[in-house]
Amino acid sequence: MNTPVGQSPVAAGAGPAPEPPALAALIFDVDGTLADNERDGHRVAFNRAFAAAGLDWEWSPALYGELLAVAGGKERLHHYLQHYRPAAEQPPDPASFVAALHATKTAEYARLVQSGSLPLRPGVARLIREARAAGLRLAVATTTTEGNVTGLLDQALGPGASGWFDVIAAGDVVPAKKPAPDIYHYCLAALGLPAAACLAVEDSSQGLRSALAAGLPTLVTVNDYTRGQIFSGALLVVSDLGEPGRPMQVLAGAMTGAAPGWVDVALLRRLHRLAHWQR
Ligand code: XBP
Ligand code: MG
Repeated sequence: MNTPVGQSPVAAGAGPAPEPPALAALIFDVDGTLADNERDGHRVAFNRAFAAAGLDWEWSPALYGELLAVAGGKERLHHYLQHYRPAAEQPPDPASFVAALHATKTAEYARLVQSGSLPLRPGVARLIREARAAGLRLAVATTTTEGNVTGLLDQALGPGASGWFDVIAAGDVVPAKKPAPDIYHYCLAALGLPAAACLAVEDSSQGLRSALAAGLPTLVTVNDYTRGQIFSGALLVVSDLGEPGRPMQVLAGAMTGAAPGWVDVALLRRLHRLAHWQR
């Protein structure tokens, strides 16, 4: 039975369907979703940290794309040490070595954010402002370090904008990083909302699996590092959030017929209702 997007199956004669909970909150991933910041942001910061430490390590865009399979900068450094560096280069205390390197990297990343060289992706600022105006709560669920999030939001949306987000669930506040659902469970608990009242926005298969495992309907906006990944279970997969006059491309998912040119609150509400009936 093909129910048009946002229509109740009742209208299509499928029998009574419980009313879906109203959409109450949007939960945004950060890296790759709010900003396309992995290749020219985090990767550059890692390389500057290696140089500052006197290491001849250089993560090319291609190598970094492989390393992104490991969520978390510290975890990614441990993985690189173990799988890409010879035994002779292994530090006596890997945890301290990685912690120090990652602290330098985070400082370098903050400088990149403050330089304004990592803008928000198309449609992100517009959707965040629309969602606020519509009374939706905003939250973040990310693997990255919390300071990276507040810095990006305050730089891109204006001083204090990170305060628009009721919850910023980031990095090491949970034991297991994406694709584990921990960070989304933590975010939902802090919001005091059920997954059914929320919608997640992600960029990667790893992030989608984390959100779905926490029961969240999820929209995916791809980027160059994630375009070829598998997004089974996503409500919709789009090129970006689009802007009036700069339409997004719908790459997969629930839209049939004429898709709007950009993701707005009305579309998210329709997708959220559809997700409820598809459960
Ligand atoms: C993506 C990540 C992060 C960043 C690096 O996070 O995996 O680890 O690549 O940031 P998101 P840190 O969940 O927002 O996509 O070095 O601070 O971990
Ligand atoms: Mg991401």
